[in-house]
Amino acid sequence: MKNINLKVADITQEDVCAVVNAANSSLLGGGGVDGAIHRAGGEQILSECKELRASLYPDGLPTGEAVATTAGEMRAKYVIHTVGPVYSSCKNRCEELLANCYINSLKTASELKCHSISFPAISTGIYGYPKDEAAKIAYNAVKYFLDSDNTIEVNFVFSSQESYNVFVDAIKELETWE
Ligand code: AR6
Repeated sequence: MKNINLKVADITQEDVCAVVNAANSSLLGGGGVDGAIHRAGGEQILSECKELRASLYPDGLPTGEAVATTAGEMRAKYVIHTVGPVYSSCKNRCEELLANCYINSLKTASELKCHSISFPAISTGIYGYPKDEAAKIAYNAVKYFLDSDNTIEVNFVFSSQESYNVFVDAIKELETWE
């Protein structure tokens, strides 16, 4: 599929305009991708997140929404923080909320005039979303967005070959991979 790439890599090393952070609503850091991004980017990211909490999001960033900071010492220009659904508690809104993460991150990237973005597999780690289900939702959401704005190159970045394979197998069920 044009404009979509898949790879096994460390998302903190991506040379793109924006990397997406699988954050939590506090925006104050955590484990997984979130911890890795804050470690790689340095204190600048946390300080901007604290400002966002003090101004726009006193109650935290709602699930499915996205907000940008700069990327500190990483190669990327921006970090787009989004909060995926917790699989054990998202009930009948899981799919909608996970799709919103991708769509709202892409909208934010577009507003920042970014032409490249790298996503982790949001919610599939600590938040427990089954990887195959999450893959289909992620892929469909990105394709939907690219149908109306194809100026962004989208990378799906996986931390293991196993996650990559699950994603590829899941989207093969949606269409023939080119
Ligand atoms: N690069 C690419 N992918 C990674 C990396 C990396 N450096 N590290 C982990 N992954 P997770 P979530 C994969 O847990 O499920 C945090 O504490 C990982 O294998 O980072 O949305 C936040 O603060 C998994 O497949 O995000 C929240 O509290 C995927 O990235 C909570 O975790 C996402 O795993 C969010 O949980």
